[in-house]
Amino acid sequence: METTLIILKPDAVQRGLMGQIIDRFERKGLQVVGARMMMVPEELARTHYAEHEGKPFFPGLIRFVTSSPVLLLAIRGINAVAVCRKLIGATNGGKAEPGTIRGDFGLSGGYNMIHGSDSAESAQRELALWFKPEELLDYKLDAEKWSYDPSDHP
Ligand code: D4T
Repeated sequence: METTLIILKPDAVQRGLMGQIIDRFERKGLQVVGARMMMVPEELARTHYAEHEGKPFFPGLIRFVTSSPVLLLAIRGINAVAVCRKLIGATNGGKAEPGTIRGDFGLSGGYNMIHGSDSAESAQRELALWFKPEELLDYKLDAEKWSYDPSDHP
């Protein structure tokens, strides 16, 4: 089992897409193990996106993610990082495949609605950055036995 960090960015919250996006993860069979809304402090945004510091789009990205509330989600499942990235689609909504979240709901590269960790290592780093350990809940999802064949489990 893997847990990944998802952030519904200000455009997703303002456009009223939170429910439809969470639905995509739930109906896939993934488990929501953490959720919290917040205004993102600038320092936290800069730390999260540190790899992009110095790029031309960095100042606009920080302005955007700190402009209005976001919804943080921790999503768990087998290969959750890769499964979520696939559900999310390519960075630019105008180029993302139909059927993906960005492909179905957006047109923009900057205002791309959602962040998902891009590797297991990033997920661990980002979950620790955004959530307190006690906010990530360990609970049994009863429907899970119908989402996975027992032989799927590592
Ligand atoms: P995130 O990190 O938000 O899940 O998006 P991606 O993993 O799909 O894309 P990314 O890290 O390359 O970019 C991070 C963030 O910066 C915005 N961005 C990116 C932008 O405004 N202009 C650009 O040219 C790029 C490459 C969008 C997502």
